[in-house]
Amino acid sequence: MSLNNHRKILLTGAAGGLGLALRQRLKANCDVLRLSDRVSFGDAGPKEEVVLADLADAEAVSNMVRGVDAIVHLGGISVEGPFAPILQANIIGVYNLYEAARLHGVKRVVFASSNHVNGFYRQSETITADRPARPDGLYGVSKAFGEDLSRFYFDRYGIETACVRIGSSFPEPKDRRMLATWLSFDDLHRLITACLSTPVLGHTIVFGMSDNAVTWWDNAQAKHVGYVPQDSSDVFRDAVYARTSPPDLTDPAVQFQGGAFVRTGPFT
Ligand code: NAI
Ligand code: 15L
Repeated sequence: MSLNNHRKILLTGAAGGLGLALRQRLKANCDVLRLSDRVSFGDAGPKEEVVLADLADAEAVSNMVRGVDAIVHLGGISVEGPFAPILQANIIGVYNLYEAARLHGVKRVVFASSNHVNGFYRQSETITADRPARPDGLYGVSKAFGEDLSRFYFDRYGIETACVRIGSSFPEPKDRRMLATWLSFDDLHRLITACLSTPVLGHTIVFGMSDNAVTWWDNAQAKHVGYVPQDSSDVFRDAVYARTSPPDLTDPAVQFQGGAFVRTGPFT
């Protein structure tokens, strides 16, 4: 499914791993795709515009957002690390984005949240999105902030947002944990398409995962989004088991959903 029901979509984080994966795919969802990042990534192609902006710069973000009718927000710090860059990109940056969306009348946002919002739930649990956040680091805390901020902008201003708690979106699952958390690039695009095109989105948290047999996440509360995954990590299971050691069940990275993030840092 790839519906074109938008005139102009803004894709932030366009120079990153997922931005590169979505660049061609998202052109099917709109007449013009505006691409943005803080680093240069080449010229605009057909049906594209390029607007560089640092998310921490409110004026640049306002210019980046002006004239679009939906936003797919992938930009920001994507791993655990020192607080200062996370503060600038993921906390001040997401505030700048929503203020710009409010000022310029943008009605719908897809926000790349992360499984690290719930990283301190155990791998032996299946959770729904309404369970309290249990971030596994400052990065996860910043994504929880983005989820709460977007809920405020929905309640106060009616800007609809899908917070997609992406699991692990890479070409293939890299380890045993990712057999549970994997989201193929095509399923990521299907999920974003569903979020952009469902008639009534509201404020929704949805786990970004493919149809993996082993999972820790239940998307029953997001059926109104209409996301139907078509890929599965199961086809990689034998190969991943063959090249990796059995898990050490005393290791926190094996006990908790966030994996190694639960023991990353501290950073100064
Ligand atoms: P990435 O690190 O490859 O790309 C992030 C992009 O954001 C980079 O191109 C970077 O230049 C840009 N960026 C960073 N700080 C910025 C700033 N201050 N202003 C403007 N741009 C800035 O990350 P990836 O893997 O492409 O992830 C995209 C989004 O999805 C991120 O928000 C990440 O947190 C989220 N996510 C990704 C997962 C995955 O498995 N790839 C899993 C969970 C969440
Ligand atoms: C994330 O949030 C990161 O952006 C990504 O690089 C992976 O580490 C992913 O989580 C994961 O948990 O596998």
